[in-house]
Amino acid sequence: MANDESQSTSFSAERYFATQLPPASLEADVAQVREWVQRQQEANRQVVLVTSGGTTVPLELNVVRFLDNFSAGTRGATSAEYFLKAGYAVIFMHRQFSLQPFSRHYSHSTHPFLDFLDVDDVADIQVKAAERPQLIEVLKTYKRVQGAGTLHMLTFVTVNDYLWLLRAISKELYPLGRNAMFYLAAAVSDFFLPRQKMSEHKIQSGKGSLHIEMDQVPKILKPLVTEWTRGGYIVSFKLETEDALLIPKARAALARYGHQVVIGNELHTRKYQVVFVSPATGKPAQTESGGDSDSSKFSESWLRIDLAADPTKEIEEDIVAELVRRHRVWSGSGLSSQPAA
Ligand code: 9Z3
Repeated sequence: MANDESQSTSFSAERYFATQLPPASLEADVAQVREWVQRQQEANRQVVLVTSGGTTVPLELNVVRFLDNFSAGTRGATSAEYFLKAGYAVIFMHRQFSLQPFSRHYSHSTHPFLDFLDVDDVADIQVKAAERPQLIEVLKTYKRVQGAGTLHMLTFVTVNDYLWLLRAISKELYPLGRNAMFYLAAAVSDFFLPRQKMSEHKIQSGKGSLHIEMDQVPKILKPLVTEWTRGGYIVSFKLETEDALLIPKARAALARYGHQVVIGNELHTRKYQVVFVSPATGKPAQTESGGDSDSSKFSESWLRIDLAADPTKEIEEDIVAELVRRHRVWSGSGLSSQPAA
């Protein structure tokens, strides 16, 4: 965040949830997750909550205009596939209409569905020969995952949906203790407009320029780490557009929230390099004041792939492999993480 955080009005998580309304589907979503988590526990599976895509901030109650956060959902959708492959059960909490595991290979903008089909004289449809090998592979894995019931989908649109869902789902994962992982790749708004300050109807343009003062979204990682999970392995992402800020910002987040890993990525290089920042001892680096930049308390390791040598390589494969390894150490895993797909 480039802004001076001290200038904005800050909502504590408690005040946020006491004043903002839950999404209408929350109870039904939670009931489904509860059943699903129970099934994963019975099957002795590790569970990861993957968040993906950007959150919006509506400007009106009858929403016509909103602010959005950049994210296509590639990181989250791709990572979810690799977690499934590693034997994890995945809750995929994503922005409605952003990329999803498996169907992402056939996104309308990069690989449109109609372009890989052929139709012959008798109006019979066929998949083009060149497309078949990948489609067969994707489809087989997708069907296997569907059959195993190891992928659970949830959607959000606004930052309000996201916050309520994250809190509720974390509480459902509480019984899993160290066997739960949180992989927070969604791009979450830093500022929002409380419903009490929103215009009910479409803001009219007759009055010239528009001035909106937004409040700061509560720092949700704090209660997630200290209250909503019992030892879950928490991975957050830090997105910057200046390389020099990545490591200091990631360290500050670890010092402030005391979680396990921040993965730093720069907007333009995120597909081929990321940096893992963690407490040096493997213990939380939380400090009273937060914002600690004592470098001896942190360790950093860069992960890079060579896309020129292998254009089909996905950095998420290596990110997930490293996290699975770290999570296994963290959880002292008695559970099997057998490859599933
Ligand atoms: C990320 O940094 C993700 O890796 C990307 C993925 C959004 C860059 P795509 O979906 O992009 O593959 O197109 N996500 C987290 C961004 C974020 O909002 N982080 C917060 C921050 O930087 C902390 S949780 O302050």
